[in-house]
Amino acid sequence: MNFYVISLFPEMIEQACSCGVLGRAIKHGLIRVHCINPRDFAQDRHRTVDDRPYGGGPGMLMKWQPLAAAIDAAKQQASAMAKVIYMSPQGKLLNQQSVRQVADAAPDLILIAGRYEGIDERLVEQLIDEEWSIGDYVLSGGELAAMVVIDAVARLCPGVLGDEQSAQQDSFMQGLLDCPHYTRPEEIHGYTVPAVLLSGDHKAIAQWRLQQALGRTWLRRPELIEALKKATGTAAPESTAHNVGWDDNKEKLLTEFIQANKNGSR
Ligand code: 4HQ
Repeated sequence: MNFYVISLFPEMIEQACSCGVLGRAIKHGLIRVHCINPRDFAQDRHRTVDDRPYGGGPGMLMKWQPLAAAIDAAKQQASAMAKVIYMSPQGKLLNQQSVRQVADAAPDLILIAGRYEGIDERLVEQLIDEEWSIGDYVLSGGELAAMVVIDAVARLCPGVLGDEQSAQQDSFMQGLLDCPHYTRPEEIHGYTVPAVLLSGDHKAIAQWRLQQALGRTWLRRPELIEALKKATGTAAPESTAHNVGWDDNKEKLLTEFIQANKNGSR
């Protein structure tokens, strides 16, 4: 899968792509990330990439010509089915489900990382397929948002994660928050590790982890539990068909958790 990032700060993308899981995936040729800088397409002496908004007011916009030329260049290089995505707070909120959808379809992605106050609306209408947001807050540029998309999608691409850290075990792949984790030492300032994790009983451990995940999701993100109950019986994508939705075991584990927490926190 190819990612093309349109950005005035390609160093941000290149740096972030050189580390960890992503760096390894690129080194092994499992994904490719290409940066295209609108400044390289500017035509004046000063290589101008910003312009003033009609109607006045503070702030600048991305200059139309260099940005449009950069998007055209990306479209030339990418596959004909490539999707052009503009990162902006006005876009559709990204979640693990939409990340999974693009990772499964695996089209080339052309990600527009804007700067300043944004881009001309006619560009959105004429050149952009979808507008995506990574959350309800304002960034100073779209680069970090584009990186969030690349990171989240890439780790679902075949071969990027080893069996050890398989994405299937990720909390959100089951529509739940993660369970608590513990490592050495067995006691920290008087606080011990839950006994079941030391028991060696793998079935009991899996049930405890699922119960913790359900309980924490119920406490912190009750709307995710409701979504999971609704998802039961609906056709899920092949890769996620198991474990998603609601069943008697989950109902029993959550009821047990709620009982045990009656006099505790909520
Ligand atoms: N910006 N999710 C403004 C974001 C953003 C977000 C990117 C700031 C675009 C022009 N992008 N620029 N939130 O805040 O994606």
